[in-house]
Amino acid sequence: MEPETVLREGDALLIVDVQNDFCPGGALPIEEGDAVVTVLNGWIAAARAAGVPVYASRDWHPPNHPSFATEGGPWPVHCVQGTEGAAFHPDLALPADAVPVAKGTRFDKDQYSAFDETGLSAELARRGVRRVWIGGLALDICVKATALDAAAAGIEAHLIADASRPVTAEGGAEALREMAAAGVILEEPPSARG
Ligand code: VGL
Ligand code: ZN
Repeated sequence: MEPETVLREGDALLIVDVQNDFCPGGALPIEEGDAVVTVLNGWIAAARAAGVPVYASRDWHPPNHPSFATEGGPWPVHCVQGTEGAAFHPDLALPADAVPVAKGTRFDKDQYSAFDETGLSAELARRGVRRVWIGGLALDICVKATALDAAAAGIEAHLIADASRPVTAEGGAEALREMAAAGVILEEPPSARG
């Protein structure tokens, strides 16, 4: 699928957590995490041309967030609000009217999904969005949780496979299976087709 030919009214592009800390050199680096930027920039350009809204979630943790290893959580300290690590990747060409979606802001628990207590499903419904095109980081954590929640909310969810990378390869493969089982549509790049 080519972004220019698929995006239409009633769609939204949902970019998940393309932040410095999830890219090589960051606090929670994902292998080739920065490789999603070029692919997503193509989708952003197509979204702008089609008048399709762009949402960009960001992991936006308070200091001492419970997900941090320093607090007994599973992850190294990452994406602390206002730090360089929490900034969007500098090459991600977000339009000025892209809508940021903050997640992971709660003091008491983590929020992997961009839909988890953010009100995003109400926002999308209000804007008449029926299909979302999802890419970003990490495939097996926040992208998966976001895509599953989109599908559960009755939104037609498309995963842009080449615009995502997993924390672990096994986790990524399992995430693809879980998403497919939940009705998420996996979009492979043209080069991946036979
Ligand atoms: C994420 C681990 C911890 C993600 C966020 O965005 O996938 N992963 N926090
Ligand atoms: Zn996090």
